Parts: sequence; C-alpha cells; structure tokens
Amino acid sequence: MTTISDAKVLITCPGRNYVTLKITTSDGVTGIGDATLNGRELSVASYLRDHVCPLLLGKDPSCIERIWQYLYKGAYWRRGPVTMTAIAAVDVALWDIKGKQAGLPVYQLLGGAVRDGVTVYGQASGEDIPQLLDDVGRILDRGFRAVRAQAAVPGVERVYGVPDGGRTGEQAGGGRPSVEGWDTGRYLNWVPRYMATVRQEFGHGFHLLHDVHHRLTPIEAAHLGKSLELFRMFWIEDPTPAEDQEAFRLIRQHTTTPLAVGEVFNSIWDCQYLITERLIDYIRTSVSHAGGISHLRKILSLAELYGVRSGAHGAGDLSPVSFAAALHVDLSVQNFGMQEYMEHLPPYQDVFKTTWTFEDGLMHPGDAPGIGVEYDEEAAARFAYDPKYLPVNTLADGSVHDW
Ligand code: KDG
Ligand code: MG
Repeated sequence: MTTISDAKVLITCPGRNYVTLKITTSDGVTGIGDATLNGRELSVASYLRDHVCPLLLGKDPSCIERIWQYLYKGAYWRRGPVTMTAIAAVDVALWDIKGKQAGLPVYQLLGGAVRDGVTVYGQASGEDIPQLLDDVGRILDRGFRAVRAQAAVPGVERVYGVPDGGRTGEQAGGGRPSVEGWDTGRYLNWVPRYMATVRQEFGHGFHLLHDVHHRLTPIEAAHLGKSLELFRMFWIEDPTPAEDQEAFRLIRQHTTTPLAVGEVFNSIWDCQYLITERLIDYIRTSVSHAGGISHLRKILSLAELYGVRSGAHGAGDLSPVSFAAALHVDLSVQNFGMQEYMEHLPPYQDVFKTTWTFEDGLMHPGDAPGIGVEYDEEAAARFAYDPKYLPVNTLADGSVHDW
C-alpha cells in the first residue's frame, strides 16, 4: 500500500509570507497545500509541524475524506482559522497527489468542467476619483469582465483596499500593526459618489463590486446598499462584522444590492444560517481557510440548494496554491458566482510555478495533473520569513473599530 512517508512545512516570503505543506508518498509522489494565515503564519506552521505532520505518516494518502475527518474529529477542538487552515493544507496536498496519481487535473476528479473558464474580478483603487477611474480603465483594458472599486475617502487617512504607494494589494506591514483612522459618515457619503462616476465613465457592461470590510452597523449597511442600487453592484462584500448573522436580515429588508460574506468563515457551520435563511447572495469562503477543497465543496453544495452562489476570497495573501485550488473548484461547481483575483506580488513566481491562464476575463487552472502548481524549495529558501501584521482601525476617540 502507498503511504504518506513525509510531511513538511515550508515557509517563504517572496514578496509576502506563505506557508506551504508538502506531503510525499512512499512511491515518491508529492502534493502541496497552502497553510497561510496572514499575520498569524507561525501558528498554523506549528499546528502542522507539531501536531498534524507526525499523525499523517503511514496513512493512506488516497483516503482524503477519512483523513479530513480524522484531523477534524480527532483533534477534539474543532473549527477556528488555525485548525481549519491546517486541515485545508492537508486536504489540498492530498487532492494534488490524487490528481498526479490519476494523471488528471483536480477539476476532472471533481466531476469535470461545467464552464469554459472562471470569471475573476480585478482590483481597482485610487487615492482620488481620477486615479480610481484610470485604474478601472486599466483593468477593463486588460480584459477583465468584473472590477472591484475601492477609493480613498477625503478626510480619512487610510482606507482598506487603497494600498500605500502602489497597486499591489499589500496591507500588512512590519513591526507593530499600523493604526488607521476610520470615519463612517465620510465613507457613506463618498462611496456612492465614486461609484456614480465609475458607471458614468464606463457604463454597465461589466460587473462592479465593492468591499466594505466589516465596518458598518446593519442600518448603515442598509443605507449604503440603498444608495448604490442605481449603480447595480454585483455585490457589496462584508457589510458588517458577520459574527452577528441576524444583522443581514435587517440589511436585506432595506436593499436589493446583493450581499457577499464569508472570507473569515472557517466551516460550513459559520455559513449555514446565512445560507438557509437566504440572507446573502454570495458565500466567499476560501479553499485555504475553510477546510480545503473537500469542505468548500460541501459548503457550496448546501449553498446551491438555496440559490446562493460562490464568490471565493482570492486575496494575494492566499498563496498561488490555494488560488489554483479555488480555480479547480470554481470550474466544477454549478453555483459558481465570481472569483476574486488579487495578483500575487513578484517575485512569487520564482517559488510557485503555476499553470493557470487568463484570457478575456476568464481564468483556467490548466490541465497539468493535480493542482497545477509546483514549489521550488531552493528558490523559497532565499526568501526568509518576514513577520508582518495587518493594520488596526481606530475611531476619532481612539477606540478600536473593525478593520
Ligand atoms: O489578510 C486579509 C486579507 O485577505 C483581506 O483583507 C482581503 O478583504 C480582503 C479581500 O476581499 O480580498
Ligand atoms: Mg474582503
């Protein structure tokens, strides 16, 4: 019987910190999974190294669901971002191995492609409206059919989605977390103004998205949704902190702007209420933070019953391994909605050799056996781990607000 003969954790920082699990079988097949949890990387690395890798040795790598249940139920302590990111890394590595053993890309193992390609949204941002318009134009010129628009808010020093000094999407920094000020009133006044100019300038022939990043109260989110209705958003994302799921009922009663949530969810239990009560339109759980391909498929099957579509988180702090894994899932589920694409920072490609393609706004994971990403360990060793934190938000009185 083929068994798992090695499982090791690799940490590298080619532009950004990534934690990768590499599993090797007794007949020499390797598979990789993403174990990155932005700003808390070493906790997942330790969870894997100290508690999971030793348990994998000698197990049959073909039993993906059985190993998943063993790690989930066997830990006794369930769910949570650290546990579920670690289990996701094992799950994706095992799907990678299964694909390589079968000589098939993972999406074929998941039932095959139900679409020709995966619609991804690009990221547009600007320090002011002209810069945002330039950026939206740049994204559309590259062929994207969907654009997320985020602009700086006058009077607010830094806002989510408008990266300092560039268009890279990097938000984390070294040292202690930077502190950003927040002002809900200014934000609520400004967003409809810039969405109006985006639609005036570029029309309605593409999908327009926006990430609120958990910052509003339910009634403020309802107001924002209403004020954006004319611009026919594809979604507003994370309008409120989603621990309070009943809040979505209030938002929904007031607006027809579609709602997306879920990038900080880790399990189907976090999604169940919002899906079964039809309080959201898109569920944004990712492969790497919600238990891997196996668990994400269950979430999406539940969602399909209730007309909720997928909208997977695809920020650059999810490694190319989980991005590729997401493309395999997106290609193979009927209720796909949209995939986030935040391009990874160079020199990521020195370490992660990918096979995905982008053409005319659609992405495809490629047809290499497995996930379609190879990890260059020699190159990775050149980029030492570089501790970084996401910012925190405060209000004018110094109290901490959601970031
Ligand atoms: O690490 C946190 C990021 O992944 C998150 O801030 C990105 O909200 C995000 C998004 O929608 O991409
Ligand atoms: Mg988000």
